[in-house]
Amino acid sequence: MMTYTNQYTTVTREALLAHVQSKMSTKRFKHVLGVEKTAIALAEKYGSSEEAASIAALIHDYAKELPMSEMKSVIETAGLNPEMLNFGSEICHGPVATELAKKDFGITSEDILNAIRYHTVGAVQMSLLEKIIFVADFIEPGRSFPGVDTARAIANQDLDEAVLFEMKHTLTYLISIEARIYPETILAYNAWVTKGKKN
Ligand code: DGI
Ligand code: FE
Ligand code: FE
Repeated sequence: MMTYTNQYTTVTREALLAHVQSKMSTKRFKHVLGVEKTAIALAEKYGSSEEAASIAALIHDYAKELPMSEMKSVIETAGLNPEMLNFGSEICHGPVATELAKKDFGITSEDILNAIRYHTVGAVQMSLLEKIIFVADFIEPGRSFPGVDTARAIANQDLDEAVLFEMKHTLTYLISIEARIYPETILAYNAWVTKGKKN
């Protein structure tokens, strides 16, 4: 287990773990630890900060179980796009966790904050850390949907291809269940399906 250098957060890793665990079910906490492990491995493989990957992974779903009323208040206070409220907790929990990461853990690294913010939808332009958290969330060891082994194999070869695979997979799934697509999801997909590796 890693000891933080305090470069990115005002809290110790131990305190961060305790805070995160207190906000979610045992099952989700296990998922978070799986994302952390995967994100650290991807950071090592692709040459990104393992400490930043650990911190972003541990915080990425910090707001997932917050009541919508509390999410709404965070979104309003921070002046985030209120449109996301029409898409429920799935779309709100990343941006809300970003605000809580600043407030509760003193995170100022824009890269870590963006990795948390965009972990569900992705973005048109993504940094290495953003890609790592986006993909780690999808392929962590606890995930078991059809296609996850393909996603793991791709992530081991080419991180950009893994991002595109995940965007295609998620969009296909959302359409199959007739879910409404958040506009940013379509913008991200359009950019990645045409530019792919150029991101
Ligand atoms: O929080 P996790 O479950 O670990 O994973 P996540 O943050 O990637 O959330 C995934 C969920 O978000 C998944 O059920 C699909 C959903 N989602 C992603 N993009 C959209 C979306 N849901 C809707 N309605 N519209 C979207 O554009
Ligand atoms: Fe999430
Ligand atoms: Fe997650």
